[in-house]
Amino acid sequence: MTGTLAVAMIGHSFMGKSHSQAWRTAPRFFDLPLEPEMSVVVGRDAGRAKEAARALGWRDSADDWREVLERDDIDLVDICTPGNTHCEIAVAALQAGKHVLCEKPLANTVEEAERMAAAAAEARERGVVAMAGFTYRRVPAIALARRLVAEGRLGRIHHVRAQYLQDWIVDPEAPLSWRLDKDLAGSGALGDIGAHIVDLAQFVTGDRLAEVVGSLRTFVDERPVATDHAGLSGSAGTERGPVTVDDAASFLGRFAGGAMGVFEATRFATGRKNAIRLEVNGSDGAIAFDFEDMNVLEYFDHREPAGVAGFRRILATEADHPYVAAWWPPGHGLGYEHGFTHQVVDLVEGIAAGEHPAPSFADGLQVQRVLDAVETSSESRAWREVPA
Ligand code: 4PW
Repeated sequence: MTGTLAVAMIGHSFMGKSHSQAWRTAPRFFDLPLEPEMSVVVGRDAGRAKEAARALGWRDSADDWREVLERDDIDLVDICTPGNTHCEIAVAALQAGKHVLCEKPLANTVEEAERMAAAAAEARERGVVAMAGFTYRRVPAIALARRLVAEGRLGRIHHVRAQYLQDWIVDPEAPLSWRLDKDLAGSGALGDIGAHIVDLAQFVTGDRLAEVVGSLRTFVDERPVATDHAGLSGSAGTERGPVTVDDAASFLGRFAGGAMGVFEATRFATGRKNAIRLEVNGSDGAIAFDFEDMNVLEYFDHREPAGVAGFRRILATEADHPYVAAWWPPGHGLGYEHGFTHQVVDLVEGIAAGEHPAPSFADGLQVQRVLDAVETSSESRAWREVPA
């Protein structure tokens, strides 16, 4: 390694923990061109931020992100806060010359995402990198799916079927977490998990959604207010408050290249905890993936004789599969956290090489436009174009 990359991470809950794990682990398993330094973790509450620094391995803590952006010894800002803060922090960080990694969805509105993409484009002229955090792209089996499609093995793509299924709020007494508050989260299942399948579908196919029609639904309108910093778990009090986001979203999409898409994102899929399913059918073959069996990619080669053709399970744990060589021997498998580590690897390598690894803020903006089109189509009950 020839230099260091000093990181300030804003937010230290669920995403902050997974990002911390990634910053810690990436230089230990990958030969990185820059050594990440876990310099400071920032949280609104000084005491909790200090405790997070100790628990997650950050050298220092702070309770004001603006002060941290003024520090000359910080190279990169990693944004792990709720969506309502992304735009302000990211734009300020880019203007201060810091590289930025920002959790998904990029923002809560198209307008905010546009401002972020504009700030990123301007910062790019100065060699500053901005990347959106769609980590599931970096699961080896998904990256392999992308490779198979790019090699032309699926032929012309006809169908994309994508689902992101969770069930953590199916109980009507589950606490009113910030993820159920439109002011903080922008939208519900649509933005929080639907954003991932939009990104995955477009990433794997190399195509973009041009038109969508969707339907959003809130099954439980009111819940007990959370007594702590509830995320996917937490405690409920006696006071009740309104749910202001969708619990579930389904939509159809037409891709620019002609493929048809069917999408479903829900937190009410009883029994499904973090099932991200993607199936792509082309004229020459198909791939299928399920995050609940995340080391496997199913591949069907339609050019094989019918008598022996069938979906084969590729265990994406071989050294020549994306990212795998740095880890364990074949068959020893990776988990949820590895996508975050691979994200850090690609980001650090990009920064060192003066490149701008995808997904860019422009990619994040495009996903935001899809989400917005789904939401407005649900209101108007009509197809919506997604601006290119
Ligand atoms: O990856 C997922 C997120 O994008 C996580 O499993 C939870 O759902 C937390 O936020 C979303």
